[in-house]
Amino acid sequence: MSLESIIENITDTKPRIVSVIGAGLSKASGMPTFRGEDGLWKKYRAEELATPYAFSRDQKLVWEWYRFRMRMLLRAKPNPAHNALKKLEEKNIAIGLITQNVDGLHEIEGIKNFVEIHGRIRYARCMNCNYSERWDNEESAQEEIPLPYCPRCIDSVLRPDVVWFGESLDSQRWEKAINWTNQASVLLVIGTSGVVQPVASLPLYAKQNKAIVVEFNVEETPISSFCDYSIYGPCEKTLPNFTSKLIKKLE
Ligand code: BV8
Repeated sequence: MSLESIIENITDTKPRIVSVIGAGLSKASGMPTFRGEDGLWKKYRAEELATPYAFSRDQKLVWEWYRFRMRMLLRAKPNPAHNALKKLEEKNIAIGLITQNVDGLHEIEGIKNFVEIHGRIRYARCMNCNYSERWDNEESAQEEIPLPYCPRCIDSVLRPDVVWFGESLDSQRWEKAINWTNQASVLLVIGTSGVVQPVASLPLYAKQNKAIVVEFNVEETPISSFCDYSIYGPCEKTLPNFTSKLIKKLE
């Protein structure tokens, strides 16, 4: 189906768009995805390191991985896909962005209505008290430096302020994601492999609410089977093309 016909079909009324994004949206910014060929770090997969067990067993190794990612992130900039999402928000067509990405590039691009459902890598927090601090700077991201300790609890090592596998999502963030999904007339699912729960169930919830689900990916995913439309190609190209045509149609 042509892009024009997809846009024709989703704009019979003014769409209320919600986007669910994953690591594929930040790929063009230079950030590796989790499950693609670049998802490996040394001999580890993300699922082996992004867990409370891995942190309890080897805090140094886990921090080494996060610092490796931060050094890349400090060189990364938002890409045209982030800008396309910002335009939808500016035109009041998008009501919310649900991001699985922890990189904060959407906020740097100027997007306001978002929920970081898996947390935010740029902050570290204490597991004893509610202390947290930003650490997205060259000094804190160096490869070989001592572990960061809480300045209040002294003997408590800070951890990245992200949701690890096996950890529950923050209930307020999850509730916001569910509310937006229930309000959406169109759900865009962009750059995600659709394997990590419970976020991977949001497109199903949207479908159950009679929303139109449009997937942007470079390949089929487990979500593709119940999407109304799948737009294949790099989202840093396909999404700006889609949003500019959509905005023009609605003007
Ligand atoms: C939970 C933060 C309740 C950390 C992340 C057994 C025991 C315990 C739990 C489970 C279990 N079995 C299942 C679970 C649930 C588990 C889960 O889903 N596991 C999966 C692996 C099966 N989920 C959880 O644990 C969640 N919590 O369920 O709580 C609970 C509590 C206790 C016990 C049980 C249940 C918490 C999950 C959060 C994990 N944290 N990140 C960090 O970043 O360091 S998840 C991590 O994966 C990232 O956030 C990432 O965003 C997310 C999803 O991955 P994607 O974004 O989709 O990235 P991926 O690489 O997979 O795919 C990229 C896609 O982009 C691909 O499709 C590719 O084709 C495409 N692409 C590439 N380039 C482009 C592109 N598309 C377009 N354009 C391009 N240019």
